[in-house]
Parts: sequence; C-alpha cells; structure tokens
Amino acid sequence: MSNLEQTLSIIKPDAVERNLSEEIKQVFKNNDFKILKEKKIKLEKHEAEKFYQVHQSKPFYNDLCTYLSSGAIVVMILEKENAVLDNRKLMGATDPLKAENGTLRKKYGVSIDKNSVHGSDSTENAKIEIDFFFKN
Ligand code: IDP
Ligand code: MG
Repeated sequence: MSNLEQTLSIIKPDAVERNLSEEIKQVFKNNDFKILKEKKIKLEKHEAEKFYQVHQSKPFYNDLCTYLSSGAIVVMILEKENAVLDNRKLMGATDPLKAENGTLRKKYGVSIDKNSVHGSDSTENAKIEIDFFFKN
C-alpha cells in the first residue's frame, strides 16, 4: 500500500559551513527523496528555542539552541514513501560515533552536537516542523 509522506530535514550549521549542502541534497535525491521546498536561513536564538522546545528540560538544551542559531541552515521538505522513517534511517544514530556505515551522520557528523542533519521523528512532528518553517 502506498504511504507517501513528507518530513522536515535540516542541514545544520556544521555541514553548511563546510559547504556540504549540495552533496547532502544529492544523497537525498539518490535515495528517492523529492525536495519539495527548500530555503537557506539563519535562525535567531529564540526561534531555535521554540523549534527545540521539546528538549527544554535537557541539560544540553541551551548549547543546542545556541548551536542551531550559530550559522546558516538549509531547511527542506522531503517527500517519498515512508519519508519520516526512511530519512531517520538515512541520517543514522544521533551520535555519529554510533551511526551505521553509509548514513549521513556517520559520513559527515563531527560530534553528537554537530551531527550535520536534523529529521522529524514522527509524522505528527513532521507536520508541526514543516509548518514551523514553511507556513506563511
Ligand atoms: P535526533 O536529532 O537524532 O532526533 P534528539 O534526541 O532529538 O536527536 O536531540 C536533538 C539534538 O540534540 C541532536 O541532534 C543533537 O544535536 C543534540 N543532542 C542530543 N543528545 C545530546 C547530548 O547528549 N549532548 C549534546 N547534544 C545532544
Ligand atoms: Mg529529534
């Protein structure tokens, strides 16, 4: 049965700053993701805090929001069958040291905080995150 989904992907500052955006977008395309919309932006700290509010009780929350707002990011709506789960698989584990071979975080991630990409973790959060960046 067909299950066409959309998910939100972010190329994080560490990857944008190393000029990896085009290469990472090509990996998505090679894995059958369609990039429906994309934009390169820089968040204010308070916007990063809103985006990551689910993590506000975590010890790394402040550093995480400082980091996400530290430089340009590329945000994209990706579409394919089972996009949410397939993007999480393509990204690999949160910690690049634990990410499987062939995943984006294994290949490009520098550390658990500078792990190069974000992807929605559920279809519900995908809708919320897509609206966060792309609702007019
Ligand atoms: P995810 O990005 O794989 O969904 P989450 O648990 O949602 O991982 O955490 C959001 C982001 O917070 C991660 O991508 C990572 O950059 C950062 N993060 C998660 N756990 C830690 C930690 O233990 N130390 C520092 N940063 C962390
Ligand atoms: Mg997450």
